[in-house]
Amino acid sequence: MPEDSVDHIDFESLNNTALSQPLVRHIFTADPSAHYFDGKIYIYPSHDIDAGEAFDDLGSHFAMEDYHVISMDSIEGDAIDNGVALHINDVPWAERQMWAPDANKKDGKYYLFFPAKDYNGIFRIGVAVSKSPVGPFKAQANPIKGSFSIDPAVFKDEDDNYYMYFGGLWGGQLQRWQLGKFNAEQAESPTAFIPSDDKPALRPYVAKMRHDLLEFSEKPKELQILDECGNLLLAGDNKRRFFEASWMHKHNGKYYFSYSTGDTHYICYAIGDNPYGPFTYSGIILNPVVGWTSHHSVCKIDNKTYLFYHDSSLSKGITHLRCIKFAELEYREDGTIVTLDPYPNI
Ligand code: FUB
Repeated sequence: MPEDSVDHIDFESLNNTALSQPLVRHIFTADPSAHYFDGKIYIYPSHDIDAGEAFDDLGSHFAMEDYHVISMDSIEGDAIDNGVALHINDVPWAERQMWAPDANKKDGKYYLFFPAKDYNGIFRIGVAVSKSPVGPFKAQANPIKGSFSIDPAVFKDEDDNYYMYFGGLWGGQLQRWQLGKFNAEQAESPTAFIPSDDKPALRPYVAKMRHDLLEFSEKPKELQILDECGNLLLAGDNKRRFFEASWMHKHNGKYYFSYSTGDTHYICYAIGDNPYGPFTYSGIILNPVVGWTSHHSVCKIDNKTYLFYHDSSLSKGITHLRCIKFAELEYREDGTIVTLDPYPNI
C-alpha cells in the first residue's frame, strides 16, 4: 500500500489481524536478509532512522547510518538485537545511506555485503568481514571493483560457488549504468533514463564472487526475466518487471529469483535452471504491504521455508520507518508459491 493511502487505515485493527507481527519493536528495521548458520537464525536488516530528510522519489529519506544483526535461536524464539555491527563512520569509502544488506558465511568467516553512497553520491557495494555472524564487521578500504547500484543478495550454490545479485531503479541508480558508466545527468530525476513502456525493462545483475568473497570474479551480467512466451518483460509491465530487492533461493533443484516490483509494491518470483537464468516469471509471493517499499528474503529452516519481509505498520505508515516480520511460505506440487496476503482480514 503506497504512503498516500495510509490516512484511511485503522492501524489498530490492521496490526491485530496482520499475517505476522514485528520481530523487534525497540528500533525500526527493514530489508531483512535471513540466513540459517550453524543451527541459528541470523537476520541482516537495514536499520531505519528518521534523519530529518524530506521524502522524495530518490529515497533521500532512507538515510541509514549503521547495521544491527538480529538473531534467533529458533523460529519461535526471541529476536535478539546484537547491537551495532557496522557503522558508516567505519567504512572509509562510504558517505551515506546504508541500504539493504546481505551476509554469507565461508570457511568460518562471515561477510556482510552492503550498498552505500560514496563521496561522489554514487551507490557502490562494499564488503565487511567478521569472525562472528553478529559482528562487529571490519569494512574493506574500497567497495567491490565494478560494483554499482543497490540491494546485494549473495547466494551460495550447492557446488560452493557464491553469486551476488544486485540492482535497483530510481534512487538505486540502476538506470544510470546502461552505458557501462555512471550517467550523472538530470541528477534530481528518479526516472530519467528509464526505458519507455514498450522497451525491455531494466534488468538486475549477477556476478560470481571470487573465492575470498571480497571481489567479483567476473564482469556482472544482466539477468533475463521472461514472460510466458519467452519474451523479456517490458518496462511498461510494471506489475511484473524488476525494480529492486533481489533474492535467490533453490527449491527442488530449480533456481527462484525473487524481487520487488517497486512502484507497484509486489514481491514476485521467476524460475530458472541455473544461477544465471534465464528466469520465467511465475507469480506473486507477497501482496503489497503498508509503506512504499517491499523487500524480502527466503530462508529454509528445519524443512520449512519462511519469507522474511517488512512493512511500515509499527510506525503507522511512515515509509522510511519499517519493521521486519516473517511468515511461512508454501509451495504447490508444481513448484509454484502460494501468494501471501500480509493483512488477510482487511
Ligand atoms: O531500505 C532502503 C531501500 O528501500 C532498499 O535498498 C530497497 O530495497 C527498499 O526496501
